[in-house]
Amino acid sequence: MQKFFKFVVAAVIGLSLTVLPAQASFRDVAPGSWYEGAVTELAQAGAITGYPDGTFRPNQAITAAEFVTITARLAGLSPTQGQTAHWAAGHMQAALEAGWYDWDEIPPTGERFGQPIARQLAVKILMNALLPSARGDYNTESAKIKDFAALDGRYYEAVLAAYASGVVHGDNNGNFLPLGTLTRAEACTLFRNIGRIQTNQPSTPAPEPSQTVPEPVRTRQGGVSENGWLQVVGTQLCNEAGSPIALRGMSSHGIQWYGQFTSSKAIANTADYGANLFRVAMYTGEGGYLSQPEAVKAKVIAAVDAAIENDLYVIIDWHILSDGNPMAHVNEAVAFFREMARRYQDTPNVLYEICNEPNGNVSWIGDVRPYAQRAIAAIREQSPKAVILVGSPTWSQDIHLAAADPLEGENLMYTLHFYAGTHGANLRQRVDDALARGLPIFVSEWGTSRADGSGGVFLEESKVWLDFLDERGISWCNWSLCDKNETSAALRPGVSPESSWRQEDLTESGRFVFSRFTP
Ligand code: IDC
Repeated sequence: MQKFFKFVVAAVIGLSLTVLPAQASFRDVAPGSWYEGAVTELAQAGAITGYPDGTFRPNQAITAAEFVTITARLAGLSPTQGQTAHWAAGHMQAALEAGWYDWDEIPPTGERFGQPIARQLAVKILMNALLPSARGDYNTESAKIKDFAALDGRYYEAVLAAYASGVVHGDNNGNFLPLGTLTRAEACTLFRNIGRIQTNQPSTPAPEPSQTVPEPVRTRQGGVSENGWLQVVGTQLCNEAGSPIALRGMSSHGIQWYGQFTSSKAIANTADYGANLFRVAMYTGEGGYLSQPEAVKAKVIAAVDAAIENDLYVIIDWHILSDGNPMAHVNEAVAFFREMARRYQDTPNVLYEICNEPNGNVSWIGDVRPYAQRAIAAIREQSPKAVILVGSPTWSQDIHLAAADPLEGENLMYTLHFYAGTHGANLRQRVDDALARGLPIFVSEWGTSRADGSGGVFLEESKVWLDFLDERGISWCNWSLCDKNETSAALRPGVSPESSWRQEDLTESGRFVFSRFTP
């Protein structure tokens, strides 16, 4: 019997790997999304079919009937005579008779067939059906599961075996969430994991991940589907329910140069390490938006859409740099933000950063503040509540000037930018002073390097900064997600945006930063 299972799974999943099409066939499974590969493999194997309208609905909770049916197809278990007319009744009956689960867990009378299946039960079914001989050592495996106490005793064996064999990994916080639901996309990754274990057997266990940087986690947490619209309460960024939230993630480099690292796969890779924020740095000068508006705007939209697909919050950054005074191109900025805010008015993912770093001969009162009033008005016509981030003179370090004379309006935050090799305690003091005056602060750009993007890396100094931000619940975005040969870049030269990134693909800076996405 055991051999038979192995044969079927190896054949079904193994073969499917070799005939993978370039794209998934469901219109809501975006090419490059973190689950595309798994969904495509399962579809090719004939184990999933999706909905009649051509969708797969990856974010929907998988039901008991769906989960058992897919497992049965993979195991080659034929339906028997069901007890009801439900579409899945035959497979449910066969699975029950095979002992994959007990009567009380999913009664054959069908009342729970259409309900979301709990994760602990799903894992039990999966392991019983497809990897029945796997075992996990109680002490070793239970220590990996932070919320082990929440697990019902009858699921210990299956869950420990699933952890030991690498079928299941915890979420970013090390939790298994035994009573939580599984999305359809997550379920596909479980099926794929187990299929790979089947096809690879006998295999040597994967090397232990390093202590400092987690390998990517596939269970996303802290994203938009969980937190909804953001709001600013006092100085604190909060989610829709009013709970404090700190967003953490990566900024792109200039998209006119390194746009390939804003693809859905690149963003998915970043999210897999725990980020819930992405920043699209649209340079205005330096060959950016002002010199080729349509082409650059199209890149922005593609990048924002890729972040949305991956459930991330995303900042649209009007990246002024050599054009130090935002007033120089205020009309272009107003038109751009009006268009973006109209496009994304119903999308809780998007934040607007209206001027990256004012610099040079520019003042808060005379330039940045009046500029901000115009840009904010344009956004607010379309999007009444999206969070708007406002810079300040001296490369967004003069938050004390903003604190002395803040703007009117809701859901506004003020950016503070720092580079750990250049800026230290003085600037941190400015943050505390500004907070004390009621100014909400958002670190939309910081680097582990010197302010020129090179030198270092300054990891000790960076750690002091991030601990400081964590203590204050301040959100941050790191510069930058690219493979440029400079120390602030997170990726080693030559790393492909379309590959799945492992620790060795990250630079020293990238390894440090990626390890800090989740607290
Ligand atoms: C730097 C890039 C570098 C590029 C330079 C000029 O790292 O490769 O040649 O811009 O375009 C900022 C800016 C950000 C800078 C970064 C590091 O927002 O554009 O990127 N930095 O110098 N402010 C402070 C530092």
